[in-house]
Formats: sequence, C-alpha cells, structure tokens
Amino acid sequence: MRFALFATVVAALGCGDGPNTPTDARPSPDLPPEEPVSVAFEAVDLPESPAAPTALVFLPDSEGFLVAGKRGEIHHYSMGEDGPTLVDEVQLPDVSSHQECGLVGLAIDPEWTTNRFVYGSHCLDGRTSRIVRVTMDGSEDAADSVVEVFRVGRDYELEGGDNQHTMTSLFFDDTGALVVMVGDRRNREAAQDPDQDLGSIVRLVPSRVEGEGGATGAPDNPYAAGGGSPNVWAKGVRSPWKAFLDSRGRIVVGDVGGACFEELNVVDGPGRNLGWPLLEGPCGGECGRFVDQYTGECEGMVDPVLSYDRSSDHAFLEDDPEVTPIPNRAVYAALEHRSPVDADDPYDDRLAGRVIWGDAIAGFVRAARFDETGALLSDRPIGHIDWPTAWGEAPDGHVYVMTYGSDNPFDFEPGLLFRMVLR
Ligand SMILES: [Ca+2]
Repeated sequence: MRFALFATVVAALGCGDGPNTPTDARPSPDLPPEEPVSVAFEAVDLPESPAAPTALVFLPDSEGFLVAGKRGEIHHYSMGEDGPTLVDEVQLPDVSSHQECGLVGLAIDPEWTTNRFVYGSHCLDGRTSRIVRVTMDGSEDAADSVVEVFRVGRDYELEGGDNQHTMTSLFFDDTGALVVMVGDRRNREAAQDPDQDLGSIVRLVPSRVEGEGGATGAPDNPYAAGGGSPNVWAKGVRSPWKAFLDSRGRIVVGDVGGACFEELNVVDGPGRNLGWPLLEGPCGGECGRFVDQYTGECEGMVDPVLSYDRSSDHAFLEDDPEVTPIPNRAVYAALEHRSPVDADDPYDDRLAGRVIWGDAIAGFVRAARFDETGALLSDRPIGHIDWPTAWGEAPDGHVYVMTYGSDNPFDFEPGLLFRMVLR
C-alpha cells in the first residue's frame, strides 16, 4: 500500500474544517446530470484487526489511523509502504457489547497532536452509555488514564430487552464542542422531552484536565439558559448510528427507522426536531404501526433530506445489482469526500463534496450532494459493500471502510479493511 503524500489534513471524521472545503457557488437544479461514478472496494490486510469494528479515525500528520472494536479495543495503526502495522492498543474497561451495545463511537481531540486524547462512546450495560477519554501516548498503562466524560441512560428495564438505540457516533465540531448521537434507548417519549438527553444530539465541552473527566453543555446549546437539558442540541432522534460533520459545519446523521423509514438528516442549527416518535420518515409518509402519537401535524419538525421505506422494489435497491434481498435496513451516513491538498484526487474530483451514505444491510452505497440550505441536489448509486460499519478518509484522499467480516454482526469476526477505488 502506498501512502506517499500524507498532507497535513485534519482527520476525516469531522474534526474541523478541511482545508479543501468545497467552495462552489450554489449549483442550479437544471445543471446537466453529473457523470456516473462506480467504485469497488479492494481488500487491505489489517494485522490484529479488532473483532466487530465500529469506528475508523484517520490521524493528522501521517500518524496513521485508529480502529475501534465493539468489545472496547482501540488499535492505533501506522500506514506504511507495506500496509498498516499496529503501533499501540488499549482495551477500555467496563464495555458491555451485547446486541447494539459496545464501543461504537470514536473521536480524537482537536489537540490530539499534543495531548493524545481519544474519546470513545460505549455501553456500560444494557441501559447506560458513557463517553470516556483515554490518553493514547504509547504508554503501556493507557487504560489507567480512562476518565468518564459523560453518562446517559435510564435506570429501569424494558420489556423486550435493552441494549438498543444506544449512544453512538461522536466528533468535534468547528467550535471545539464534542457532538454525540444519543439514541432513545427504546424510551420513545424521551426523544421529544427537552429535559432528557436520550433521543437527542448532544453537544458538550469536555474537561481537558489530566486525570479529570466530566463535561458541560456547550454554551450555545438551545437550552443553555433553561427550558431543557443544557446538553441538548437537537431532539427527535430514534436510533442514530453513523454521523459526521460536513464541510459547512452541519451534522449529517443516519437515523435508523423503527417500522417504516430509514432517514438521512442534515442538522444545520440548534434546537432542530427530527420528529421521532411523533413522525417517522418524511411528513406525510405513511407509517401507521409505530407512530401512534402522530397527529398529522408536522409543524416544527425537520424532514429528512433523504429517506426510504422497506419495500423490496425501492429504487435504491433496484439501482444495486448486488443488493442483499432481506427486509432489514440500517442506514448510515459515512462521510463527505474532500479532495486531498497535496495529492491527486483518487476519484478524479468526481466525489468531491459528495456525501457517501448507504444501507449497511442491503449493502447499497450512494453519493449525494446537498446545497447550502441542506436541499438535495443529486443522489446516485456508486457501489456495494456488505456490513460497512466504519468509514474514514485518509490524508491522500482515499476512502477506507471496515466491515464486520460476517453477515451476522454479533459473530465477533475480525474486521475487514477495504480501500475504495474507482472501478
Ligand atoms: Ca425523523
């Protein structure tokens, strides 16, 4: 593998504005159709790969990348001429990894280069999740540096089981706040309750004091002065899984559906209400089974920018000749591709500024483009990969993805690494 031209690029998973932020004027809707793009996924050998990988974060300054495993491993690889080698690892303590639980989100501190702070979101048990910070500076006792930054959950059991709709993706935004997706933990009412952090997008300012955890709500959060939890940025999310910060500083999040619709949402400001559980999918979308509180009113709710139902003949499935023909769905928002600064764009600039997203179970992969208002400009199929769970963009512009390595996500097979290439 060749990584000859590492540029000094901010890590791919949303740690600030990349230096190559797309600056196009707003394209007119009657522009000619974009050129089709077709990609393939080349296997890359990853030694000592964590079982059931859940997050992939490229590091600045040619330092390689981090991979999180569901059971709480964080592996630091360097990317050499002959492929990745493991240079550091830590096993987080007290990680519960049943069902949807586990270590499922990973972020590096904006000051990683000097402080080596890594943040992980994981389940403590079936009802409680937390964010921890660990100092990955190469010392053997890194696990001893773990401090708890934030905790969220409920203290009662639910019929039908726990371990679902957990706290997942996290990343730093342009203001330096730590953003984290918090599922409703199957407590649907919480998603519309401004006093609860469950069912929300949360924004925090974590303590940076060595040996001390804790966090406060970001000062510009909508309820910072009262009226709800000071941690809340947006409400109405159900089971958000993969999310990232786009080049305009907006949160792009895939919210996995209950009965009807998978959603891709663009959250462009404070206090947005994404609808759950009053509404699943777009306003007016027919969904009668789970959405028992829906009154037909959509006022104050933000529609997803893209959504799809579970039908087997949906265009997104028919666009993909390799689609997995089972009824389950799990939408993900992977990343926005940013052309490299000091290298040729491996996709000939055809994916620059495009949001790569798809469905982890059906396997389709698509590229969408939104304008500055969040409106959809284009969306087209680009390829197929089964059970992708972690996406990142290397400083040379290549997109990498890790998969569970099994069609049963609870097998705990070693994760597989792939590099996305033009077909
Ligand atoms: Ca919604």
